[in-house]
Amino acid sequence: MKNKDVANIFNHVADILEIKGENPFRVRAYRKAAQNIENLAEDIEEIAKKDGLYNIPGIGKDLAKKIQEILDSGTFKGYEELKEEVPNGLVSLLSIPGVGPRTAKALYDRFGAIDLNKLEKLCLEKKIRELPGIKAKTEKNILKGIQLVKMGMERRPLGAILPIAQEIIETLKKKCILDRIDVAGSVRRKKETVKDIDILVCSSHPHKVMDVFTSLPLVHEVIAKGETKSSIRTGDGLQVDLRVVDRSCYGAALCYFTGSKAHNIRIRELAIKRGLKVNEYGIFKGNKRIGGEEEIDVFEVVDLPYIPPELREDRGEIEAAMEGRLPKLIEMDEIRGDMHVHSKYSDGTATLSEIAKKAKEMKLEWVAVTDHSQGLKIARGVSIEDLRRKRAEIDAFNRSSTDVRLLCGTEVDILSDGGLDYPNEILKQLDVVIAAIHAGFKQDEATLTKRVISAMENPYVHIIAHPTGRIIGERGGYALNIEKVLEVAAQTRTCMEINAYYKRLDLNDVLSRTAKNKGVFLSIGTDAHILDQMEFIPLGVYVARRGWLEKRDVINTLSYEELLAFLREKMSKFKVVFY
Ligand code: DGT
Ligand code: CA
Repeated sequence: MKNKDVANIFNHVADILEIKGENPFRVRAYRKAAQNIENLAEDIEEIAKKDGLYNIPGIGKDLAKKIQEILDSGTFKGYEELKEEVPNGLVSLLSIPGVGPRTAKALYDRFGAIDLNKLEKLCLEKKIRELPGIKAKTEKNILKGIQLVKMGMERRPLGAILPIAQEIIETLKKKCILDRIDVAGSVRRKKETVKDIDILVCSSHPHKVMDVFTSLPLVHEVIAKGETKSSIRTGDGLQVDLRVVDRSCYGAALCYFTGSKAHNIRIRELAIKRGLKVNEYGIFKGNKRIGGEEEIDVFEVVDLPYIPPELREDRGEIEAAMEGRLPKLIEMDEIRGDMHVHSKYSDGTATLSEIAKKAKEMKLEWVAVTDHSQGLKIARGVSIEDLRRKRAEIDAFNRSSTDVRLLCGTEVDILSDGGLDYPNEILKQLDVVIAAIHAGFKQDEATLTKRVISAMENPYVHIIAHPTGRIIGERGGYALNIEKVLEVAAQTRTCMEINAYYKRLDLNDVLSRTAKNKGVFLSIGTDAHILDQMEFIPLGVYVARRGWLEKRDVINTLSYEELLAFLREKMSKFKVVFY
């Protein structure tokens, strides 16, 4: 699909026009078009073939022509001309949170074509604050933004990398004779961001494997090609390492290259205490190899049960394994529903029946349709009148559906004073209420914490959405006393969301574990705005597994009836306290 490529070009055009200070309506038209194209479930090339580009919202004759030009040639003439006018490094500055087009232009006028590193240096030298309209605080914010961007460039979200890893593995399986193939490293441990992809292979035809690997369509550069290890780089700079390992030590190598390094070191120490040596070549007593064909061999020689990759971070898993108290981690097939999906009622693109159909394909039993609340105009928040219509439509759907059930819910805005964007009489008519902060991020810690706490103290609020507000590679969380929030969550029996959208994963693994330890239940929701995004649900499960969560900690493992009973319980339990 070229949807993303077309959207990227349109966004880039909007960036350049903005720096040039062009008509804001033109800028917005490109941005909106980019967004609509990115959200399309259908392949834009297919749409173009059917002459259907005009049917895409926001695409008129002029943009349709440009899309066709991009599909034919990879770019369009006007774009190439624009690129000549504004240096590329300058446009890239716009990806820094805190740097808008006006700042970018001011920087350009004063310092010429600077890039990220030069800007960082200028900030550190306190030169940026000399520009008109820029204060010391803005300079600090830009510096923080640069760090976030750098982090985002070095590490990418797992959700963006997993499909690439899977595609490589599928192609190698198809084209080579393989005994074994596994992804290793942080991808196997399902860490939220990864630096590169590590793949391990066992094959009787290693040369062929290396040939196929280094000539995969996604290869942009072959960094190294050897007998046992090759490395390539993709077009957007992602490195993939492939190692061919002997059958006799495949398990030991898989264990070693899965890591983490800290976990490996602990295992190695345990082995040394037993007079053994464990490394990527096997398990050794003196010079004699005594095992390592299977991964479990490594754990067995140090008297441990198998530790799932997601736990291998030296965060207490070795001790837990020794004492026989490893958690029985939640599994994807225990998940019965998605707790956070947007429909056409607000800013989602799918109808209720399309959502239910997708859920059925994914073997889910229920979906909570949680659209934005009335005040959130940019996300087409649902008016009270429309919410009543939605309730009726969902009730009718559930009466006729023999399999998938829908929950009528909302993602209600927590207002800046801690109040909610619907009155309680409305909230109590809903099956599930997720409360979220969408504005006022810049408030201080005490105010923000109080806002979330007052939402949790409402007996009709079941879940807090994306509790910390961080976006991977784009912004850190808002100032929030999360410990305090989790304590009140436990007291008020409010669940914390694990938002499974690939750039959020919020709560993260560590905080999910803290929540569990404080007695808080977790709720996994994809926050899907288009149907395909419902497929992010495993990412939420990975966070849960890395957070040591078991089936009983996550309310998505409840059946529809059990879930409704669970959700009603907070209301009945806390009414007495709050009224
Ligand atoms: P990242 O940064 O997302 O790529 O994270 P990893 O864990 O995939 O790290 P990477 O790719 O540098 O190395 C893959 C695995 O290889 C790592 O998890 C553990 C193992 N490893 C790498 N270097 C060492 C080392 O010096 N000692 C030990 N014991 N293991 C290592
Ligand atoms: Ca790695």
